[in-house]
Amino acid sequence: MPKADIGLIGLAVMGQNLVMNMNDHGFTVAVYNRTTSKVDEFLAGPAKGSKVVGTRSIEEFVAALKKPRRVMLMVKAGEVVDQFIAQVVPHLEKGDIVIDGGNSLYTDTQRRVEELGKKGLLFLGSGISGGEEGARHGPSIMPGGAPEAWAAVKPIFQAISAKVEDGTPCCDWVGKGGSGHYVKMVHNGIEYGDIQLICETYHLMRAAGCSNTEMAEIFSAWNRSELLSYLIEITAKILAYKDTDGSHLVDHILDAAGQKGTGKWTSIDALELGMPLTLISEAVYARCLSALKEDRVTAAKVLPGPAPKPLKDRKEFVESLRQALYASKIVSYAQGFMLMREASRQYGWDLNFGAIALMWRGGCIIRSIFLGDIKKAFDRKKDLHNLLLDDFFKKAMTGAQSGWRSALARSLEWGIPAPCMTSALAFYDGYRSDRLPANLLQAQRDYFGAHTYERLDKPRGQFFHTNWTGTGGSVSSTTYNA
Ligand code: 2AM
Repeated sequence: MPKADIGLIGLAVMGQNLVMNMNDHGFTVAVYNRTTSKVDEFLAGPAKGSKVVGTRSIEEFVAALKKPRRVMLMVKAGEVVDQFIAQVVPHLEKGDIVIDGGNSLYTDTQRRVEELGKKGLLFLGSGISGGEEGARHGPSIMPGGAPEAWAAVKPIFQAISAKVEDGTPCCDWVGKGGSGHYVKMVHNGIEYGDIQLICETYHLMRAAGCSNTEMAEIFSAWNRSELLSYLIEITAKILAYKDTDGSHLVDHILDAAGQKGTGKWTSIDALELGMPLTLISEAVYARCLSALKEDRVTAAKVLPGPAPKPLKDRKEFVESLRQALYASKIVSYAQGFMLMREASRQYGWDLNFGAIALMWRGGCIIRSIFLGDIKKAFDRKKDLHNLLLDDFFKKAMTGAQSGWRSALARSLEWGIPAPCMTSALAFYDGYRSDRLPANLLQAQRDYFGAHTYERLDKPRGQFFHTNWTGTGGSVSSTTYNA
């Protein structure tokens, strides 16, 4: 008699931890791994004494599963996922479920949902965040795909996920198609933004003359404010951390950032959808610029700029930085939700934004009380058009605005780059402008390319062309294209 509630393929660290988490919650898990010795090592190691069922072939693995079979893949994203799908599918029956819990590109997930759907199989692409710790003790889980599969997976996923204070799981149904992996991708993009914002804050504090110890204390204090979050918490700990020789380890770390691509994917999709995801994109570029270490070392010797002036009274400056960080973070999340709103519309997903905020509230890298405030905003108004228009965030922006502007004035004056904070402010000022200079832009396009323009005094959708030079004629480019 098959006895496993779920099967998991891929016993790398995330896979192993998820299995143990499921086991702790009373589920029987069958496991398989390409290198089968890892199954034996797992059973003799972390899974010793558990109910985990080790299997050494795909046939044995599938045979161990109760129906409808639930097969979860925790393998390398890309072709490997397709290879395992091809291996298990011949052994599955209509109504069985395949879940990809890896970091897959959402378009791949979209395709897999369709392909398996044609065979009567239910495919889910589920974002999972929280690293190894999260996987073991409660990650944030973002499942999407074939809606018919959700009821069969929900009890397991909600049991093992992180919980917020009132016990609500940080796992809910995201939507159809590739939406689960999409939302995870945006989560990672937002993570890029949050990290870069903290780094810019650190850079400016350091330029103002703060020591690592002082900065550690400041971030600790901020972690008791509306900025309370996992990333602020670990920043305080990192800044306080001493190397074996008693010096601060952070000062010895090479300033060249790595990246795995999910931030870039988010920016690429924002460009595709025509959404101004400026902050996350700047965060991706900031990593790229940091990686040009040798160029920067050369340029630092030859390119002039102003010098920072250490401040005697840093208290006010530090408070302005806190406001700059908070306001920029609000803009970043507003942009992230704008992107998801547009993706939901264009890809037909019907995303539940309040549920997404709740899924990110705990368990994942961007977890914070701030996400609780976002959840409340969507509770107040389910179809909230933009976070910046919610009363709570409107008030927060009003309160933080002067500090934000003065902190950035210093950044410009001192020549300390703060690309994310600066782009956030430019976005904010652009978003609240009822008139931008695009009238001139449209005039230029019409001048050189007869691209036409609309008029303020005429209904939208009526297009005009002017013969600006008197020699170009009155034929517009749309006429040429027709
Ligand atoms: P392995 O232990 O046999 O290497 C994360 O790397 C997980 O993906 C591991 O379980 C790993 O299996 C699996 N994996 C990576 N590349 C693979 C491949 N080409 N074929 C099968 N499994 C692979």
